[in-house]
Amino acid sequence: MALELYHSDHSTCSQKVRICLAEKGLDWESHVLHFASGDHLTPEYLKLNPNGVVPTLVHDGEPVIESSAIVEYLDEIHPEPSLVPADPLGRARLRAWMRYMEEVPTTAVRVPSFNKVFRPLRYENASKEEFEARIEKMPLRKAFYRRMGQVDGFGAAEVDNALAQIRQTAERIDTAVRETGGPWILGAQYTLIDVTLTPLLQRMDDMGYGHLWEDLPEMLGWFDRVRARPSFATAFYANTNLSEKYRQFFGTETDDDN
Ligand SMILES: N[C@@H](CCC(=O)N[C@@H](CS)C(=O)NCC(=O)O)C(=O)O
Repeated sequence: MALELYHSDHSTCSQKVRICLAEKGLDWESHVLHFASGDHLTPEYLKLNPNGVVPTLVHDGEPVIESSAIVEYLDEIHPEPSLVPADPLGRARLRAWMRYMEEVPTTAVRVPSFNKVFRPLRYENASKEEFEARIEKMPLRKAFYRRMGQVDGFGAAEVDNALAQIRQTAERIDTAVRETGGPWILGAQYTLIDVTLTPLLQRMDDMGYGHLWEDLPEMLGWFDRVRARPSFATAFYANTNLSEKYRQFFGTETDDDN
């Protein structure tokens, strides 16, 4: 089967899919998109993904969008090793976790990421007109960018709310691992929720927010275990962490946007 992935090195949603592909041991062709050049907003890419975001999987010429839909699709077309529980109750619990992961930590992580790196990197030196023109081209999240603003970034209330959401996520992982007996969130089986939460917590850790869960032993153990899996090293190749790629925002060297 021919699998192609349109993605970005440092995008958490792309990292979710790359971990899943690695867990499945699948080969795929890479198309890296550069946000700064607007590769994700070209007419050609919008035909594949009308939302103008990464990732997009193309399987034998058919595009599949939305990282959660992509990882579920990969599990269906390549069921071994299975990343989904075999029983209906386990699957219902997985789906509930996946909805939570999309609604809470996935959206929360964007707030500090844009404040610390993406706003200054992409928009600080743009004119007001360029900023507005870029927003106008975006099929999704116009309101998100306007709320962020070109100059100020998200305010303290929004940042505090995002950090509280990450803390809640870490507490839920901690509780889940304790109650199921672990070592994974749903118990003995490593599943798509372990896959998809990993890049979100990794992003927060990389940005210096690991203190949010430093008192949660089961969370810490889970995080060590997911990062020890070979799929993590495969998905997080060089320069996939913001602190490596955009060192200028972490008090060290500089690099280009991607
Ligand atoms: N719900 C989508 C969200 C995808 C998404 O937001 N991707 C981000 C990178 S993680 C993106 O492409 N952003 C483009 C931009 O900020 O202009 C999914 O899970 O695939």
